[in-house]
Amino acid sequence: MLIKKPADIMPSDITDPGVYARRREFLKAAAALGIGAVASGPAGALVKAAGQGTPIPGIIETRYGDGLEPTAFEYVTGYNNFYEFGTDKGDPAEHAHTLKTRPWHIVVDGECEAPGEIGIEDVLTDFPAEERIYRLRCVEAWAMVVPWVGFPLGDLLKRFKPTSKAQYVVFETLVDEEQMPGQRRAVLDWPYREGLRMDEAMHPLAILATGLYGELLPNQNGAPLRLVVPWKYGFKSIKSIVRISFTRTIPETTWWRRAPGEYGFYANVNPQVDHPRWSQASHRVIGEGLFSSKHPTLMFNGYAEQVADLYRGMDLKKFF
Ligand SMILES: Nc1nc2c(c(=O)[nH]1)N[C@H]1C(S)=C(S)[C@@H](COP(=O)(O)O)O[C@H]1N2
Ligand SMILES: [Mo]
Repeated sequence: MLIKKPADIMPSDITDPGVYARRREFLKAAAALGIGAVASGPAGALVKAAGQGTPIPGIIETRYGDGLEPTAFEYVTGYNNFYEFGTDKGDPAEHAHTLKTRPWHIVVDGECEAPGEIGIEDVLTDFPAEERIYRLRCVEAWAMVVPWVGFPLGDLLKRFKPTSKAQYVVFETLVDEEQMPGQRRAVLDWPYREGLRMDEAMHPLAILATGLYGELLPNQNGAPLRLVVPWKYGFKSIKSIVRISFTRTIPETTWWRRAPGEYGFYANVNPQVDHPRWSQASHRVIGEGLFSSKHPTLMFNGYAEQVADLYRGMDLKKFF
């Protein structure tokens, strides 16, 4: 059997500990799932899960992602990063059942005329659910193609009437050691915090996801509400959001503050700017198998036509 070196099989993790532990875990997962398994769902028609979760009624099909082959449900929901439940890729699926997603409220405050809060049930009834198939890119050179169910972030933000002073929008995840036992360890500065510039946040490709594969989000994927920004590295797509704040100044986001030389505030997918510890020029698509070839990484993860204008005139090597 052809054995590749571990670094080829599993690119470095975002914090880089224990390549061997991850290789073991990945081989275990691959064995359990069948190496090379890919979903058979046709792109362009509503992609449905196995039917164990709660279906979201009345989903509007969009053409976002036509032609992309969705990654198998088992990988999308079994191979995750969610440090509130542990740092291994299998931890969230195993441990996130302790998160209680009802009732759930999201506070919206800061530079806006109508600060307040919104409950998740109102989010689900007030904002029409659309299916959009996006690649979600992790910084460590892997990607998945996920049939998200969500709606444009801007639709929710507008309701709270951001003022002209709002330059950025910041998101925070729940802090609760009982529900999120990974927070007992100071692996990150809790709460997990992420942010976007206002114009990025208002772009129609930036969505708040309430589900995937036609069903409400599994906890490990950031239930009940998470961000998806398909042209950026995965760490920008913050999970289980409880607070959204409009700010005048650039926010102190988790990974950028933790390692500013490695993770930028913008974190746009960019094959020309390598992470200091690994190349970003190509990536693997999870689920295609250990021995599949890598894909060349595309500028803005393939969404350049839609988002490049946001960054006109900016030096993307400096603002990475
Ligand atoms: N609150 C919170 N959000 C998070 C993370 C996290 O650890 N905590 N991990 C991020 C990273 S590094 C990635 S790659 C994506 C993974 O999303 P997925 O598990 O749904 O694929 O979630 C992001 N959002
Ligand atoms: Mo990530």
